[in-house]
Amino acid sequence: MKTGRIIKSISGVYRVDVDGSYYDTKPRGLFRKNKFSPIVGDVVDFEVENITEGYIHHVHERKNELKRPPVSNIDHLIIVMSAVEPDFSTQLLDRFLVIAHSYHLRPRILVTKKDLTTDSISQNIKHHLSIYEDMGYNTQFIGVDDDIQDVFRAWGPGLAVLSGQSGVGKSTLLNSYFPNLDLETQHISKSLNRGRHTTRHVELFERANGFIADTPGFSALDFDHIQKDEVKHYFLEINEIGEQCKFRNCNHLKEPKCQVKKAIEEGHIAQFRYDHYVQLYNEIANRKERY
Ligand SMILES: Nc1nc2c(ncn2[C@@H]2O[C@H](COP(=O)(O)OP(=O)(O)OP(=O)(O)O)[C@@H](O)[C@H]2O)c(=O)[nH]1
Ligand SMILES: [Mg+2]
Ligand SMILES: [Zn+2]
Repeated sequence: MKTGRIIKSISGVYRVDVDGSYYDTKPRGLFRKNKFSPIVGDVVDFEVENITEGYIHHVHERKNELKRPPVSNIDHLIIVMSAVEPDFSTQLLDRFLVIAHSYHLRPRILVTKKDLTTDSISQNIKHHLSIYEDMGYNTQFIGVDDDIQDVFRAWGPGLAVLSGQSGVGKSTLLNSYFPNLDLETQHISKSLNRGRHTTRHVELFERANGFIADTPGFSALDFDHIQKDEVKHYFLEINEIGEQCKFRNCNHLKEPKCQVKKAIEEGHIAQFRYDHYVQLYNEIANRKERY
């Protein structure tokens, strides 16, 4: 029996890495019966017939798990946004952050395509990133000229997962880190590729002291697993100041003596963050429950 980490899964075949050697494996029938599927990132025990034929017997307990795309045991979730093409959006960023926190992941923020920005766009992004830094997030703002080794090194060891909208440059980052990788990236012609997702599956690549995962970009975010009363906890500064509200269950909407409202008036919480919170709260409050 060997133990390794699943780095890729295609049509029911799981590729497992054991210290740089790869084995193609399948789960034993037992998993199918229990409706449990291994996912990329899982640490598994498997039996080897030969390198193209192995059987997964056991999946080690997951430290955490992202549902879309399915990846487990994440050490660093890197939320990738581009400065332009597609344009940087704090609304979208806040939504990604909510999803990350809902899975108990502590995300980092990485903004790409700095080389394509004008001074005013660049200033605007830096201004917003400093607000996120104040909330406690690590942020990076990079372009093609930056030293990619430094960018990756900042994350520390372990499994780093790149996640974000289609076209922000996730695969491009990997291609510049691994000169021989040659992952498919979006072509220049934007009109032809609108809404197209270039990367189609999750795959882990070995990097210095860990792994990095490329993932398919997504266009729609799924909040189905989040209840309206939870949302306030996933806006870190609102959560922190909200502990001082008069009512313990204050949702910071129309309740009296709300400290969050006060903090906005005094400039300690950014208005845009609160607006995004209320927007998401209302969306979830108004959604039709599916059974
Ligand atoms: N100028 C510039 N172009 C970039 C940068 N990063 C990415 N690009 C370009 O942006 C386009 C999209 O990059 P991809 O790496 O395919 O984006 P992706 O996030 O992997 O997209 P999906 O796989 O669809 O999720 C490509 O044409 C890249 O060359 C950057 O920092 N500067
Ligand atoms: Mg890609
Ligand atoms: Zn309140």
